[in-house]
Amino acid sequence: MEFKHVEEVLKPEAVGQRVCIRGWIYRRAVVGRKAFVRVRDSTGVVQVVVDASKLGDSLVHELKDIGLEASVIACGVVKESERAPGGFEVDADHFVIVGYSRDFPIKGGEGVDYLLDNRHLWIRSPKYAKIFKIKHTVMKAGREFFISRGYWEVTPPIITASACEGGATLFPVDYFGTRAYLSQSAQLYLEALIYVLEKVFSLTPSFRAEKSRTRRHLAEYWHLEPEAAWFSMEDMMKEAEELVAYMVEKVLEERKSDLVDLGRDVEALKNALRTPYPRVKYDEAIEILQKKGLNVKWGDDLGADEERALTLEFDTPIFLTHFPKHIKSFYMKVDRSRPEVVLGFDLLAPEGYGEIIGGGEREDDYNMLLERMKEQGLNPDDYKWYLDLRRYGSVPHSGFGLGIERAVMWIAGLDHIREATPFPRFRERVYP
Ligand code: NSS
Repeated sequence: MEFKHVEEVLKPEAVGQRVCIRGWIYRRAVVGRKAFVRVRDSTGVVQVVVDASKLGDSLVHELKDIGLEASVIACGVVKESERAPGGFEVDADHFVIVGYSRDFPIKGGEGVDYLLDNRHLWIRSPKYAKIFKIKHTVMKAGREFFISRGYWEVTPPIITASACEGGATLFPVDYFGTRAYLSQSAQLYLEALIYVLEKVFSLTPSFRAEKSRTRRHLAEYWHLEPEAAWFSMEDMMKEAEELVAYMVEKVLEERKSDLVDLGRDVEALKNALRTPYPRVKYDEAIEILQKKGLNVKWGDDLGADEERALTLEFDTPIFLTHFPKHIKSFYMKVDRSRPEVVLGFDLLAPEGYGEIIGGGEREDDYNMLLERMKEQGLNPDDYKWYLDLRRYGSVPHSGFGLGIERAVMWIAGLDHIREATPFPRFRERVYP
C-alpha cells in the first residue's frame, strides 16, 4: 500500500484517484448508514466517508462510538465535496482501525490547567502542527543566516559555574556535591570562542527561574546567540535586523498558509521585511512614553507595558539603545562619550509583542569590566576566566541573543509564549 499525506489529497489533481491515507480521527459523525470521519495527519485534515452499503453496518456502528484520536488507515477515491473541510473527501473502499482510543481526555471546552496536564495529547490539535512547523522554519532560517555569513556553530556548556544575567533567575543544580547552575545564556563562552573562530553562534536551551508567570516568560527556552570579534554595536544591530527579516521572509515563503490558518495578519508581518529598523535611544523612549501619559522616568527599567506602548508607535520592529548602565548587565560596554549609558540594544517586535532580542557591545577593557562587576555586587573571583579574555589580546566585540519562542510568538501571532513550545516549562509546571 502506498500512502499519501492529507495535503496531497486536498488538491484538484487528486480528484478521481484512489488513495490511501493514515492518521488519527479528529472528528466523526454518523448519519443514517454513513460515517463521516475526519482524519488528521501531520499535514491536515480530510473527510473520509464510510458507507455501510460498501463496508458493512458493523464498521459504521463501531465508528459511531469510536474515541477521538483512534488511529486509522483508509483508502478510496477522492471526490470533490462542498461540505467537506478543504473541499475534497475520500469515498472509502477500505478502512481499518489500527489503535483504539477509549475516552480521549480532551473533548473540547476544558480549562488551560487541565489542558496543560494533558499537554502530551493537547499538542495533537492541528494548530500545533502549524506552530511547530513555523518554529522549525524560524530555527532553520536562523542557522542558515549565520552560516551563510561565515559564523561557526559552536557548542557552549549548559552546566555553568556562574551567572550571565544576574543571580535572581538562576537554576541551581547539584554538581557532584558542589553547586552549579543551568545556563542563562551562552554569551560568556561565546566570547571565549571568538578568539578561536572570530564569528560564532549557538542555538541552545537557556534557563531562567522567572518567579512570576507572564505571557512572555518561560523557565526554559531556546536561545540563538551570535558573537563576533571586531564588531561594533552598530555592526551587530545590522546582523540582528537582517536575521529577523530573513526569518520572516522564510516563514512567509514556506509557511504562509499556516500563518493564515492561525489567523495571523500577514500584511502586518510583511512590514518586518523593511530594514533598517528604526533606532530609538532610551532617552527618546522615555520622552515618547511620558508624552503618551505613562508614569516612567529616566533610569527606570522598561517592562512589558512600556515596551508594548512603544511598539504601537511603529509598524516594524524597533531597536532600543543606550540604556542607563545600572539597569543592564555587567558585561555591557560603557559608552565612552556618555559614561552613564551602555552600548546595549534590545529589538522590540511590533504589534505590542516587545523584546525578542537583547545584545550589544561588550566591555573589552579589563579595569572597566572589573569595576562594573564590583558595582553590581559580583565576585570577580567567580569570573576569573572571563576577565582573562581582557588580559590576553582583548578585542572590541559584540553579540546578541534571540529568544526563539518570543520570535515565534510574534511571527505566528500567538497570545501566549507557552503556545510556541510543545512542553512549556514555567513555575509550577514541569509535568508532562
Ligand atoms: O537576557 S537577555 O535579554 N540577554 C542575554 O541573555 C544575553 N546574554 C544574550 C547575548 O547577548 N548573547 O535574553 C536574550 C533574549 C531576550 O531578548 C528574549 O527574547 C529571550 O532571550 N528571553 C526569554 N525568552 C523566554 N522566556 C524567558 N524567561 C526569557 N528570558 C529571555
